Amino acid sequence: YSIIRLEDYRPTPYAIPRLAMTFELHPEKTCVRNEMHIEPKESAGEKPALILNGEGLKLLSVELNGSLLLSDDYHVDDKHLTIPHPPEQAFTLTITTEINPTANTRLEGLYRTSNTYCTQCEAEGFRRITYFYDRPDCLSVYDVRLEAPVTGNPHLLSNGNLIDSGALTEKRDGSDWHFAQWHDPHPKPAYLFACVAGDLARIEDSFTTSSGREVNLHIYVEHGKEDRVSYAMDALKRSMRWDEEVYGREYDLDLFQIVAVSDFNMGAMENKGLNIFNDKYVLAKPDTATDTDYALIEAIIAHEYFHNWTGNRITCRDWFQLCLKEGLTVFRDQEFSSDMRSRAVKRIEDTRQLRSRQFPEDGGPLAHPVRPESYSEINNFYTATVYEKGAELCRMIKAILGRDAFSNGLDLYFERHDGEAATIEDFLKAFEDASGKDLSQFSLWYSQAGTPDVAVTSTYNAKHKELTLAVEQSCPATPGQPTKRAMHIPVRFGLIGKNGQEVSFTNTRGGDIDLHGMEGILHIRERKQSFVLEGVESPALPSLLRGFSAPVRLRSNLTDDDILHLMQHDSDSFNRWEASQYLLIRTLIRKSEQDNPIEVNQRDMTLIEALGKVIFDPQLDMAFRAEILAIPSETDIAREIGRNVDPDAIHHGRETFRQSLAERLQTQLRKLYHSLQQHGPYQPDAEGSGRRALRNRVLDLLVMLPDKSGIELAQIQFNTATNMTDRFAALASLTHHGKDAAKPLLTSFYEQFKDDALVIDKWLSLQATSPKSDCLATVQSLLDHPSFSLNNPNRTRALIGAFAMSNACQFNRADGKGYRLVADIILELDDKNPQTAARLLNNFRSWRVLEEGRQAKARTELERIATANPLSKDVADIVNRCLH
Ligand code: HT7
Ligand code: ZN
Repeated sequence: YSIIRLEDYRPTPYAIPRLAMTFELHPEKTCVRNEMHIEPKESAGEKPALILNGEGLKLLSVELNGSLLLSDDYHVDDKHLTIPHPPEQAFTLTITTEINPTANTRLEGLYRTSNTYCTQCEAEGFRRITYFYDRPDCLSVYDVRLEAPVTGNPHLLSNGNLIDSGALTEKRDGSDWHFAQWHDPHPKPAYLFACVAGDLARIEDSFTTSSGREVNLHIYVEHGKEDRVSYAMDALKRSMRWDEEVYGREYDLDLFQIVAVSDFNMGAMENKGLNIFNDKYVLAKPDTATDTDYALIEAIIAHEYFHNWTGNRITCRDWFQLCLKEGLTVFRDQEFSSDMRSRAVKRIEDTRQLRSRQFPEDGGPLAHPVRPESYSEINNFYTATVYEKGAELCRMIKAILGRDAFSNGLDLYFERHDGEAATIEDFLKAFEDASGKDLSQFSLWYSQAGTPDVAVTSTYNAKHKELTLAVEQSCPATPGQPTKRAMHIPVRFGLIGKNGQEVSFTNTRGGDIDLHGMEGILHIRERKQSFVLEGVESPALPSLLRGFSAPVRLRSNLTDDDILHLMQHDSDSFNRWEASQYLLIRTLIRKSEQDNPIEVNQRDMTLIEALGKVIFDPQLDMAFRAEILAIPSETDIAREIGRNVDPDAIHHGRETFRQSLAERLQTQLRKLYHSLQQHGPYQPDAEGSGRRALRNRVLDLLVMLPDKSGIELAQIQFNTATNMTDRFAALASLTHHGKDAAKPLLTSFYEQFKDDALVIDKWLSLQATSPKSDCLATVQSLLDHPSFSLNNPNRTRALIGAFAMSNACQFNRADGKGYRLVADIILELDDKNPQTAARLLNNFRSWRVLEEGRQAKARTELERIATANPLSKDVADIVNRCLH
């Protein structure tokens, strides 16, 4: 497969400022007429060939300025339509193609989902609808006419504003047809095109922008699901208001539409004025959705809405710049959620996510820079690195510049590049110009892959009242990048004294430090550097990397006792959590290495007591206490061990520690559990979800008690719960730890919710993540269950994705049967839906950190996939990178 390189970027020789498309919708034979107005960009000289992208299309005709072209005048291969000698002046090219939406199982281009026509064009789906410049730097104004039978398609939707609609005068195939004509005034790249046609329920609302314009808001869902839309609609209105208030960005059309569909490759898509969503991220009501679902809906609705400015008004010049829209938009949605909920807890959740998804990517065979320099399949670059690490880079720019200069920089970026396809250089230049700061060293974060290591040695000199922080940075080699240059790393810090109070410092020397009251930011720029803090009156511990101010691995010379002190006293709650995680992971690693992890020594007891102090502190936010009680996952522990990993030992060590924790704190835990009972109706807000999270984490410990009292509590909670969060948490605790108690409850849960696919996904995932050895057989039998289908990405991710991603000990079974099962599914799925198959394959990326026996089993499966024929470009790309 060919490799596309950033350095080879060239602008197109032609512009397509406008096009008019007509869709005659038919389940198997949709006819697409695409009339493009095309202009040569350079006026002088011989005109180059016009080469348009197109894949899987049946070409019906090509007309130039209204006259049919003969087949000698153009040529077509499986990826392009080429006109070798186009006219020298602007011309109209009309291409008519036929496509089969029903046969489209890839879910790219135009496809059918539950009898609805729907499109997905990012990244390269538009070329499966018609021939075009299917690349983000070709911006065009779209006029779209949709024609379809009235029956089955009462709604005909596209981007922009509805201009006209009505009945077609003549019947077609004996049926009444109608049409809708849409105009989108904002020039956009093809990946933002969308259309939808089908019989859906419409929920309406409206929003008045800050300048007083009324925007109609329409959310379309399957009939019967209308009662699950109110939260998404509310989240949309809050997002619109927030973008005006925080970024000064107003919505720019008269209509904003969201369509929820049940077959979708990812979470959602930001098509201009017509977002299309995986229905999982729209539909919620208390008895079917959990608090996590609500929070995700809020975040994803916001994310797609925010793309209207960061992605749509300013788009990417090429796909290498993907982080320009995705990193920035993730940063914006994280900030939105922080403003809607607890900022500290959101930061903890995002850091947890970055470490569990992005760090392994950055440390394995799939590592790539936030702005990659080459790819063979762009769909494989919608990664945690581009999205989440990309967001961290925006956060670091804000830390380096300060709030006001960051805001001015973004304003300048919007002012300069509105209506354009921009690059990372354009983005950084706007911040440099607005702040006067030099970001050239910082820009290495976009081109160097790998997670930097930062080692800090802290020494206090009582005589001079100075605290010295000696810092060393390094970055491991990653594929294609054996050596790295020193980066600009902003490390936010404070000092905590022996009495638990913050300690101040008056002056600094030796390096660039910004001071903000009792806090500072170290600007690390050298490989080795010493920062001296002056006027430190008493010995103090540095609380480093507050708020996870840079995506690095931090090591320091602080002892476990020092870290325990920070866990108890740090004024920065993020770092209190960080200290607890550090100590927990060290303990869990030790447990995984012990022959008898059940023994509780003094160190364990000290940690358990310290955890208890936080968990039972009524002054602290409940969501924060729940985060402290979220014991690091088996994958977190494996990542820290880093080599020769034995997932069974990790599992055993972790379970025994959880049991010790439950036994030692059981009296208080029981009391806390009962005190957190819900009074009043369910609310998916920060307070309610924090309380439920804490209570359910407590329950998850209580079920470990040998006397079975916790299991009884879980059974009662399952039977009496008034919302899905509590019902599902009880079922999860029982399924994972409750021996046989879960079986009848899993059956009754299925009976109650069998007609609700999104709830059944939870039921599938739960069984696929059981650590018990019969899990593999369960997953195998669920593949044949009537509620499962490999044709639906949500079902596939719920069963196979959850097994591979969240069941460390069963996916990584020593007998290799976990790998074999997932590899079989990947091979079966590859032909139907290569994007989803490739995503499943990502779960093999850390295979080299395992102990030898498991490595050999994983390699066998990877090699079996690599040699399969045929193999999609998507899967071939990932498997080859995993093996090399
Ligand atoms: N910009 C979108 C990314 C995307 C996508 C979405 C749905 C299906 C396939 C897709 N490929 C790429 C979603 C987002 O980040 O907002
Ligand atoms: Zn996005």
